[in-house]
Amino acid sequence: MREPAFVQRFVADAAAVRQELLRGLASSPARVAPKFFYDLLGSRLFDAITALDEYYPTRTEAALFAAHAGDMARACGTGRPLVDLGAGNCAKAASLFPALAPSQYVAVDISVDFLRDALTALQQRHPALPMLGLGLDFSAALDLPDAVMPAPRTLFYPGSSIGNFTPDEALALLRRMHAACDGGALLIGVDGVKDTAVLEAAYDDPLGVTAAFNLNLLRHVNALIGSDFDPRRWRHVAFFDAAASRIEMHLEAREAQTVCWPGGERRFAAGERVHTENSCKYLPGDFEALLHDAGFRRARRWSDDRGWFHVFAAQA
Ligand code: AVJ
Repeated sequence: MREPAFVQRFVADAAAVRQELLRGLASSPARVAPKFFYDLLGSRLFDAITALDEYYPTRTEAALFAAHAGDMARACGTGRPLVDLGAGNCAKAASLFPALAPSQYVAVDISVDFLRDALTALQQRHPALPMLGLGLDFSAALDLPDAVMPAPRTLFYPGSSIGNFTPDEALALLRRMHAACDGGALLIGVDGVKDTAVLEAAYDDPLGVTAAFNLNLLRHVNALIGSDFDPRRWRHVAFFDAAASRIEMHLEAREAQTVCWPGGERRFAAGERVHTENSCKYLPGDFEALLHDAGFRRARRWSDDRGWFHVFAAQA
């Protein structure tokens, strides 16, 4: 049985991770970046979110991939290395293998253990396709190993994960993606602005799966810095900020408390929040302008009938 090659870099830099978390916990308001949702359980909870009736992005995007795979492949080019950023369970990329006919598949994710399982299973289903797993925090650096991944490359960033970055941060990341494409193309999913009630239901579902996903971040932080956050003393908060055009997720202290870790502590008042996620929503024209500013050309767009979700392909 063929095993995918696996390279783990940067995610293991425990000192830098610790420093980043402590800085966020010391700031006012406190913040923890959304990449810290994704330990093994967090990645599983995210998969559960994608099965919720209220969480429309994954299935809306999947329908766009299914309906327009051929056009998307013509826009991106075929037979190139496919680099999947935040690959997770790798299902979205795999659905495009027949159309994109990649020369190799490179799956990048910060959630290393989840990625290893997903990629190993996928390799069994595609024994002839060379696969590489990269355990990597690409929000910090996106330097792709040249030797194993000849340019031009197709970069794949589905699911509207770009929404986790503010438009300024997104522009900086898109510029680095432009460089990493090295003459290839970008295929990217972007969630659209829509009715507030639809957006808020997608991020605060009645089963509490999104609440569990948000609260799980506290367990992950405890594991990373040895803190004693008690998830029972926090509540999930999600709302749409129309002015900033984003969903914000926070964890709100149910009561006053002091959280301790080796070498430090922080007092939280009742009702005080830790900001855990932005999920920016775009008008299609605004995102196309961002792609253009990042150096991409000839952007094409596919959207569902309701205009809820957009997939763009653009040349580097
Ligand atoms: C993986 C960043 C695209 O913003 O919709 C889902 C994460 N957060 N429910 C999103 C998420 C709460 C998701 N992304």
